[in-house]
Parts: sequence; structure tokens; C-alpha cells
Amino acid sequence: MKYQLSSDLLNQIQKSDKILINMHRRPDADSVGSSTSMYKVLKKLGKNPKIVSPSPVPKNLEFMTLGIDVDVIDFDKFNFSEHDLLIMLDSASLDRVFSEKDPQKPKISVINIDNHETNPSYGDTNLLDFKSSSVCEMLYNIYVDWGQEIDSDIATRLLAGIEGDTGSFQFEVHKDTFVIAGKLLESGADFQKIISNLFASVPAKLMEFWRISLGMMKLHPEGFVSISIPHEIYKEYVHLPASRETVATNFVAQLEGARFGYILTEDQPKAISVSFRSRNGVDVGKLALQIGGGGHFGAAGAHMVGISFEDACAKLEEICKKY
Ligand SMILES: [Mn+2]
Repeated sequence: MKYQLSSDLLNQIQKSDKILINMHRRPDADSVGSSTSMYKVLKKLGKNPKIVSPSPVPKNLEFMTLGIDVDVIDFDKFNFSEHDLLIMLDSASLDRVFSEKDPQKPKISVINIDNHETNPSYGDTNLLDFKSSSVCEMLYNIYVDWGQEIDSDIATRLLAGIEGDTGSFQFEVHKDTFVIAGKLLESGADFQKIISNLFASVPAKLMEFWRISLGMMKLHPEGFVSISIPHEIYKEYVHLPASRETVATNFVAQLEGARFGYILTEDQPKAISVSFRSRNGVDVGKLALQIGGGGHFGAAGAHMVGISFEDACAKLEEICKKY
């Protein structure tokens, strides 16, 4: 048994029938891979699962939802009482699906499975593993603990989540991640399909945003990279899935001479998001904490509300210069 809690989770699932599984807001490969693999496993267990998400699935991840309904719902207004159990996956806090103002836990049992260090254990049962690369890596272990056969459909989804969260084995990887990836390939995971969908399907609009971001990239003498994009420009790209994160991973984390860096976007006037990446041994998770965010050693993020674009840029540059 990898996780002591695995059998307790299976017991709860066996006692339930109508089971909700979430995707988080603007779902990424780990969110889609974890929720759709859980859906398939629950079906095999004879259950009635349903996937609910606050936002639609991005086009390049639709290969994982083929034949599976994903209901886009307003979590704050949804009637949970008709269901027995909610399985929350890859959601560091309730506001990843509920409103950001005052997220309320629904009145049904909640299982919380996650790998984000900032997760406050909001579930009734919490299986958290901060050493895991992704929730999909955790789920591989959980399914094995359950004695569940991992077929090629499930293997592809789990490997997609691992590939997505690690930037194809660049970040947050450890020995087990590679071992598990190997087992998933043995089970028939379609590696080519994952790579072509996750990494070689860049929409023209996103490519355009990359070009603009590169034009605004600055390498500071203190050894960090910054890209800061005001609302005036970002408003055209704010709805693209993972626009900021892709710039952080593909460019911020790769500039020779930098130790770390960030991309800051003004999503709405006075609402700022920041994605940090480490390039050379700098813990950006701790850096993000300084402005109320969080994350991992190599990748982290933060939101700042009620601060002007200029003030946010100045504040962040100041913190980075000292870091
Ligand atoms: Mn995610």
C-alpha cells in the first residue's frame, strides 16, 4: 500500500452511488487527466459518476473527454444534495471551483486528493502528497492500492496529467515519477497522442501572445527575468487557457543567465496574476508566499487584488532584487 488512506477512500466510494468528480477552473492536463481517469475507474466499479467543471475543457485536452460528459456548472448554485459524494481533484483550495469571495464546502461528503503544499485539508477526507509530481501520479498509486487494473485508456490519461504538470519531465520529478511513467507505457499509454496534443498544438492566438511576451521580456542584472503585461494588452488574451503559464514554462524558465523569473499579467484593472518559475535552484514557492501566493520549489503563482499595475510591477521587482 502506497497510501494508508486508500482503503478508506475505496470504502466510501463503495458505499456511494452518485459520485461527483470535479475539474478546476480553467482545467489543465492534470485536472482533466485525473478527473476522467477517476470517471473510468468509478464506472468499472459499477458507480454513477458525473464530472462537473466551472469552465469548459480546452480543445487540446478534449482527447481525454471523448465519450464522457463534462457538465459546466456554477458550483455556488449547484444542488449537491442529489449526490452522495464529491471527489475534489487537483484543487488546492475550494475557490478553485467555488466563488473566490466566500467559498462554502457543500453539505455532502468531500474527498480531497491533491499535491499542492498550500492545500488546507478542506475535505472530510484528505489525501495529500506534496512529494508527488501531480494528482495523476497519486491516482496511479491509489488505483494500484485498490487493485484496479490500469487499461490503456486510463494509462493515457494518467500519463497526460504527469506530462502536463512536469512540463514533460522537467519540473517536480523524482525517481518514482519515471518508474510510474514506465508502468503507464507498459499499460499502453499513448505517448505520441499526449505529446502532440499537449506540446505541439499551439493556437495561433496563443503564439501571438508568446510573441508579445517575448518582446516585453527583461533580464535584470540581479539574475531574474520579468515580463509584465498591462490589462490594455492582456485583455485580448486573458481568456486563452494557460496563456500566462505557458509563457512562464517555455520562456521565463529558459533564459540563459537567469536564476528565476516571473510573468505578471493584469487580468482585470487592479487584479494581477503572477506565475513564477525557477531556472537555477531558486525556491520560487517561498518567493510567491511573500505576496500571498504559493506553489512549489520550481513553479509557483500568486494573485494580487486592489493594486495598480505600476505598483504591482514595482513591488515585485523590489522583492525579486532582494531575493
Ligand atoms: Mn491543475
